[in-house]
Amino acid sequence: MPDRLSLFPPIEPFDAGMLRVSELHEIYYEVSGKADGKPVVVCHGGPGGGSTPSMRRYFDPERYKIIVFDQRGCGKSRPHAELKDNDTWALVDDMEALRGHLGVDQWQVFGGSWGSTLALAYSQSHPERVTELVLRGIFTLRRDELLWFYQEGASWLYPELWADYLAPIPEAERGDLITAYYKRLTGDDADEQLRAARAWSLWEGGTVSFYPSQERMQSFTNEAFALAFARIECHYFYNAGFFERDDQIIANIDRVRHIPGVIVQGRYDVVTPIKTAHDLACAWPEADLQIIADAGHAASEPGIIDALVRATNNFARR
Ligand code: STX
Repeated sequence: MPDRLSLFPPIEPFDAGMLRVSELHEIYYEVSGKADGKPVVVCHGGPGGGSTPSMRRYFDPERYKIIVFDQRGCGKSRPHAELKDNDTWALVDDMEALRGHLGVDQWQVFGGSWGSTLALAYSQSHPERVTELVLRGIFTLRRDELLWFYQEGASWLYPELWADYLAPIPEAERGDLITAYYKRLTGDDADEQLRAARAWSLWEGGTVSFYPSQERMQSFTNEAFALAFARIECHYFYNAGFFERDDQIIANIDRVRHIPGVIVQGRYDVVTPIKTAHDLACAWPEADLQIIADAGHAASEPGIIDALVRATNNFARR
C-alpha cells in the first residue's frame, strides 16, 4: 500500500469567541490556520458530539482559514446539553450567522457522520455559499439508519456492547429503544438521566472505530460529554431530524449537485453503514465516492485521514 497522508501538526486558534445566536443559546467558535486563507467550516458529529482540536488538522494551515464551532448545547456552547430551541434548522441558521460574523463570503463545508447531514442540510439551504463539500461516514437520518444502529442491526455485530446498551431499559420497553431512552434522557431523575446518557454514549463510543479503543470508550462516559451527546442525539432522532420527509437529504440533492464533492466512507462503518453513502452517490453521480477498504466510522481511521487530507489538499490547489 502506498504511504498514507497523515494529519497536519496540532495548532492553536488565532481567534476564538462565543457568538450569541438566540435568546437562549451562544455558540463557541474558533479560527485557525491562515488568516486570509481559503475558508473551510467543520461540522462535527452527533449531534451533540462537540468539536475537538484534531478537527483543525485535516487542512493545510498555510493554505486554509479553518473555522470550527460547537453546535448548540455541546462542547463549549451554552447552555450545556440544552434541547430547547435546538434543531437542524437552528444549526443551519447559526452557520449563516457565524459566516456573517466572520466576514466570510463562501466556504468549503467539511463534515462527518451527523456532520455530513448538517453539511448537506446547510448546503441545500444556502448552495451559493458553498465552494466544495467534503463528507465522511454518510448519515442522512432516515428511519432505517436509526433503526439499524439503535434498534437492530449493529446489535448483531457488537452483541456484548449491545447488552450494556439494553441494560437501563426494562424488557417491556425494548420494542422502541429510542423512545425508551428519550423518556429517561429528558426525565427529571438526574441519576437516571446520567445512567442512560452513559449507556447510550458508550454504545457509540465502542462501535465507532475499526479497532476498539478503551481510551475512547472511557472518554465517552465522561459526565458532561455523555449528557450533551446522548440528550442531543436522542432529541434529534426522536424528532426524525426535524425533516419534513424521511429521505429529505437525498431527495433534495439536485440543489447541490453542481458543487464539487468528495464522499469518504469506511467499508466497515457500523454506525452509519455504507449503504447510505452508496444511495447518496447514486443520486449524486458527479461526487467522488471513495470507499476505504479497512476503515470503520471514525474520522481518525488511517485510511479515512488519508482520503480526507488528500481531498482538502486537492481543493486548496484549485
Ligand atoms: N451519530 C453519528 C455521529 O454523528 C449517530 C457520530 N458518531 N460518533 C461521533 O459522531 C463522534 C465520534 C464525533 C462523537
